[in-house]
Amino acid sequence: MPEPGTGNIYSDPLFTELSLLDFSLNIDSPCIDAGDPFEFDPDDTVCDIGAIFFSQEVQQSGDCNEDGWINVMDIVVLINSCILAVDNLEDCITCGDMNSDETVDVLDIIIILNWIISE
Ligand SMILES: [Ca+2]
Ligand SMILES: [Ca+2]
Ligand SMILES: [Ca+2]
Repeated sequence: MPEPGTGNIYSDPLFTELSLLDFSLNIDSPCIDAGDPFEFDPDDTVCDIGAIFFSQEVQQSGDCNEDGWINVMDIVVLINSCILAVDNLEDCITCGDMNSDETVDVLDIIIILNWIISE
C-alpha cells in the first residue's frame, strides 16, 4: 500500500477487463487525466495514470469531402451521400459518425454544426 500523499488515488482504476489482463482504462476510470499535470498523452490531454492511456481523441473527422476543412460543405456531403442516399455506409461512418452510434443521422450533423460554430 503506498503512503498517502499527493498524486495517490485509492479508487478502483476501472480497467477494461482485469480477468483478461486488459489494463486499458474504462471511459469512467478515475485514472484518466489524473497523472502528472505537466505530462501529456498522445491525444494532448493530461497524462493518465497507468501503462495504457485512454484516448479521448475523436475518431471521426467530420471532414467528409476530405479537403482538410470542416465546414458546411461536409454537412452537404453528409446529407446528400449518407442520409438521403447511402453510397457507402462504411465511409459515412468513418467520416461522419460523430457520436459513434454506427449510424449517420441528424444528431451527427448537429455535432458537426456545433463544432463549426465553436471554432
Ligand atoms: Ca489523458
Ligand atoms: Ca471538408
Ligand atoms: Ca451517429
